[in-house]
Amino acid sequence: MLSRNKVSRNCSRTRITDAPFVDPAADLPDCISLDPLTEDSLLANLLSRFKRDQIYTYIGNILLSINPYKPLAQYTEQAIADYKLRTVAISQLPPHVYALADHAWRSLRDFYSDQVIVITGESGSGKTEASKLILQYLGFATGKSKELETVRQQLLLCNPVLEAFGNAKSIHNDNSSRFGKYIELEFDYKGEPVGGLITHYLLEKSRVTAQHPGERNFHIFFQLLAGADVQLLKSLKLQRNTENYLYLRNNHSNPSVWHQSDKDEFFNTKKALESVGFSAEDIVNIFRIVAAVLKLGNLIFTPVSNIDGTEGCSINNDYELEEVATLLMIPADELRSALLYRTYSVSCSAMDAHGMAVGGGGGANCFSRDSTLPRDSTTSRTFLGNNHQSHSQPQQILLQQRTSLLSTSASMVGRDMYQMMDGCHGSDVGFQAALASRAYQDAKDDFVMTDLSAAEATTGRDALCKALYYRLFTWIINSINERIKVKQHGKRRILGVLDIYGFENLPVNGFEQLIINYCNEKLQHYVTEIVVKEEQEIYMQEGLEWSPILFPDNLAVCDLIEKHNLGLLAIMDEECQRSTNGSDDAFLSRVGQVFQDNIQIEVAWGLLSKNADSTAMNAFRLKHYAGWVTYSVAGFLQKNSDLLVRGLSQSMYQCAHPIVKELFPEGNPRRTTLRRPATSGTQFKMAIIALMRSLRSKNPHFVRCIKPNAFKQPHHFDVQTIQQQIRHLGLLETAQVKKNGFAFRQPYAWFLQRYKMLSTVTWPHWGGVAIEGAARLLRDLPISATEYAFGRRMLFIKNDSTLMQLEDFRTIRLNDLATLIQKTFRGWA
Ligand code: AD9
Ligand code: MG
Repeated sequence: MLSRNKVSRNCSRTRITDAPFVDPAADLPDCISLDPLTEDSLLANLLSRFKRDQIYTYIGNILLSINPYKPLAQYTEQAIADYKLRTVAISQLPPHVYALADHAWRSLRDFYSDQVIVITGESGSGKTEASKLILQYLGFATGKSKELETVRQQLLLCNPVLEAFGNAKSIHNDNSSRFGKYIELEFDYKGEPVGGLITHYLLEKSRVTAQHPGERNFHIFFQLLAGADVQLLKSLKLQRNTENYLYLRNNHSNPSVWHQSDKDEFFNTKKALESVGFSAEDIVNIFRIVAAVLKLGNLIFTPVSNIDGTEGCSINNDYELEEVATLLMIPADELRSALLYRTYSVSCSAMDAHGMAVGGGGGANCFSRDSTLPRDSTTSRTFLGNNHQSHSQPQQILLQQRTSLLSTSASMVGRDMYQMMDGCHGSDVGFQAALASRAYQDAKDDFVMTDLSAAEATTGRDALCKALYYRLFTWIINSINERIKVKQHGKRRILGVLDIYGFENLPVNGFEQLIINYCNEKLQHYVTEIVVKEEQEIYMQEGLEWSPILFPDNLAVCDLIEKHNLGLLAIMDEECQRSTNGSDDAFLSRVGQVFQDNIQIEVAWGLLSKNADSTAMNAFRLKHYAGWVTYSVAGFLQKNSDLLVRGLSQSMYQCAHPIVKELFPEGNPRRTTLRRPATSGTQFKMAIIALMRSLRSKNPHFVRCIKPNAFKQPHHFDVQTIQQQIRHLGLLETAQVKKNGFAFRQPYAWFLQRYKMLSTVTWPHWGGVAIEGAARLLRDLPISATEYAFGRRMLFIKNDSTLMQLEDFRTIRLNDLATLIQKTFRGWA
């Protein structure tokens, strides 16, 4: 029983806040055994276990995991062996993530069907740690041949690499995953791992150039500066001190709070890169890009007034640019020109013949479609050049060739200009799409060049850094995939492990949080559909006695975000496509109009943010399954469009750096495709829909992670924090369904076929109706009749332990039969 008074007290070393326990309930490994089963008894059970460092608890076949925020002694090789060898019944071993991994793997091997482990929970609840433990278990628990050892090593070691490049310190988690990760391990018919595939979902690349207060850039930047030896640092033209780099100097936070040693981590990352199979040359080339991003971020653009009154800019610290050019292996003039000027192909007018709209916009309109630039930019000077001429002397070209082409460019509206810009989207899907999509005119075409203002050049520089970093990340994952892909032929089965970024609600939330939270909504929907809704529907369809358990459905919010034509993502796309007037505020207005009667979304103009700066922001509030979140719309359209101007991608394509050249194929001036790539939001939606399809095609296992407090502290069980998560995840309802429901169901024929050897009545063949055969078979086994139920088409088994018992009986019987056959053959011989 829980008392309702609010006090705080210590129980052994565990600090309990926000709801005291008069009498913590019994310490049960499976919550469905609780009687009564209530929110209070569930909480009390979790607490008594947490105090003993028993962070894992079952709800039927679902595993709850509470982040202990301290190293535990339960992840040893001996523990793995205990769960693998099972010298005692699994039910006698404490709940563990190894047990869940083992169950998934055995299901794959024994039933030869694809499995997936879905790990959910809010940011910092322990998903990534759980995914690593699962991979560790699967690595150790399976065969030990030399080939397998290589596959295993590569699968295990890709994780430190992914974390170095894809994780960062956030306010919720010092090692927060800033991308979604779905690893598919492939197994042969014996259940041995033969390879794998990593799919990643939208890296939060905006972090490369700016971070929220109290947060850090991606780990690799800090690791490189702290861990590289003097020689490497020198060759990368870097200095040890992070304060020297603008992108690492988050004025609102103290980067030294990171508790792990960046220096040691660098050593681990480098070793992991080597072990996964990257050559020494690859590794240096990777670090050259990381260094180039840091140094590009330091470029300072100073405004310059041109003689005709327009604004241009120059680079203040040209030595940095020279060094970046050396790192990327490109002539410094080429890079400078790409950063300071913009080029447009004049032959765009030819596109009119292909049906592109042409209207009376001015030059300024042309620029407003460039999402990498501030919308209020006024056109600076325009001049004519030719691709055969070097870009290295733009000023000279300007003076010689500034012509009436101003009017040519002014006759084109933004949509046409869009066709001339080179855009490439952030996600891997977009990257592929962009390869086949962006418009480039023939190398012989003429072009127009214009000066960029200092603000425009800075925005372009940031866009380049984000693209460089994101594409490097994608390249690394693709390279790892190439190394871990299955090399042998034959039938295979998949065990997927999904570790996505957790739900976030920051003081100021933006486009990235909407994407992250949308993904969490979809997962929440998937889990509740399977665990609560479909389960109950099947009981009713099968004619079992069942009192329905209600559960809040979040389908409406999923729809609100993703609905075709009318969802938030579609409205955002519509605004991005508008040649003029497409702006974050116009997007917000449209949201207000479309959803004016929807109680799950509110539009707020000039809302004051809660953080210290108290900046005014235009925002919308969305009611998620985990509560209301306010999203500031500033930057939404730019992040959704995610375009990179042609000059920059072209200059990257011209780099002699072997990786960079590969990263910007659309910079090839001979590419001629005209298709426009999908926006970031739409690509993400398509990727998530494909993910959901993939999850639905597999047998699911769930880990629900819980964060014990908001302070990342061990021994601190904050009841309110945990209670909220229990409610958001619907754990009480899940437990009620599991308590009254069944852990396993299969058609009678399937059941009979699998276990017929356990009874002389059904072995070797049952000639009658399947349901009767199953009933006779069960009667012959030492299994209580309360453990199963007969539906119209299926047999239902109450507890997982009963199923495991059946499997054990089967294994023993098959071994006996094999021995008997051997003896018979020997007798004949
Ligand atoms: V996010 O959505 O990526 O921001 P996660 O992945 O849910 O988040 P993560 O696994 O990174 O959280 O856990 C956060 C931190 O908690 C880890 O860095 C560990 O310091 C700590 N943690 C989590 N699980 C365990 C555990 N089983 N044992 C010990 C743990 N420490
Ligand atoms: Mg994580």
